[in-house]
Amino acid sequence: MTGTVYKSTGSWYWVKSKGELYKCRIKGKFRIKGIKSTNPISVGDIVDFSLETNNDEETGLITNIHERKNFIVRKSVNLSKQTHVIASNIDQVFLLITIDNPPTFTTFIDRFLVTAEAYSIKTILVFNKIDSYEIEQRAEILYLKDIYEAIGYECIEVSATKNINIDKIKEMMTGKVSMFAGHSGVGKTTLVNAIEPSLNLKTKEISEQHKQGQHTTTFAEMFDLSFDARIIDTPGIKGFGVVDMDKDELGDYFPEFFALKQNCKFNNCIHINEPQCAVKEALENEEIAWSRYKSYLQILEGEEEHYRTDIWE
Ligand SMILES: Nc1nc2c(ncn2[C@@H]2O[C@H](COP(=O)(O)OP(=O)(O)O)[C@@H](O)[C@H]2O)c(=O)[nH]1
Ligand SMILES: [Mg+2]
Ligand SMILES: [Zn+2]
Repeated sequence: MTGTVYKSTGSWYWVKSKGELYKCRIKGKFRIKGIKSTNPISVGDIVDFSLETNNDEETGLITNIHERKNFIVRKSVNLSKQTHVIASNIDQVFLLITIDNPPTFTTFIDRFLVTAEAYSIKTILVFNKIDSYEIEQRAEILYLKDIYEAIGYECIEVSATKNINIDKIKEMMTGKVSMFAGHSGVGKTTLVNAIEPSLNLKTKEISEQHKQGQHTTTFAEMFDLSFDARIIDTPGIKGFGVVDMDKDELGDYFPEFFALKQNCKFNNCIHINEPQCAVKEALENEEIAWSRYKSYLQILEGEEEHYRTDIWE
């Protein structure tokens, strides 16, 4: 049988196949080439399994994992060299952005986008709380939309509390596996509950109470929605993961830089002081946004730590 992993609590995996959930375990030691992770299988994985009967209980035995389209990791809590796969096979992430309460800065957006590009995960920019903005903040949204749409990122304005464009978000989610990200307070929980009131995702209050207890581990979980859409919730998991990249690789994750790279004189151009740099020329001609270039420099010049983004919530 073949199914999708919806939840994992360490030794057991809940796998959904044709609408049924099966409690499965792994056979022996499972290794995936290229990944040193503490968990061999994650939420979102597509697996093959066979059924067995143990003490009257019918459980599954996972025998194979299908190749992942993408996956996100975080550093393992205990073993610094090892990573923990949070989720895999994610179709899209909705990055929630608010201009105020809280402010979301372009450096944050760009760091997020770089990481998502590195993980091959499509990002949609969602400007939330549009019901609450004055003219200046609306102008800021239009300005940002211009920048990001020109690069190729889809943008949408919504209000989770006033139910504006929620139907459009649902349309975009149909048939796909989605995640929601953004600063604390931008309205992720509110939006997800507006999309699917019956889901009743754990609110921040509950997960924070959780944290006050002993060292508790939270796990990602996949949920089926009522309109042929699935979401992966990662309560209490912070940290997009570890992206280690070389200096001349960073520009490849800025799509508008990458598109121009072939026109730079040097093929290993990092677009700073090199002569005949197509990116710098485009910047002077205002074809590339200064805010994007500023973010690029910041990430490039940052310490190694800065390559690690902590942005999922
Ligand atoms: N005015 C307005 N407030 C919102 C909107 N969406 C969320 N909020 C408020 O923003 C606060 C934080 O929302 P929450 O969903 O907890 O954010 P999260 O931390 O991203 O999950 C709450 O007080 C919400 O009522 C919106 O579209 N408009
Ligand atoms: Mg929340
Ligand atoms: Zn260049």
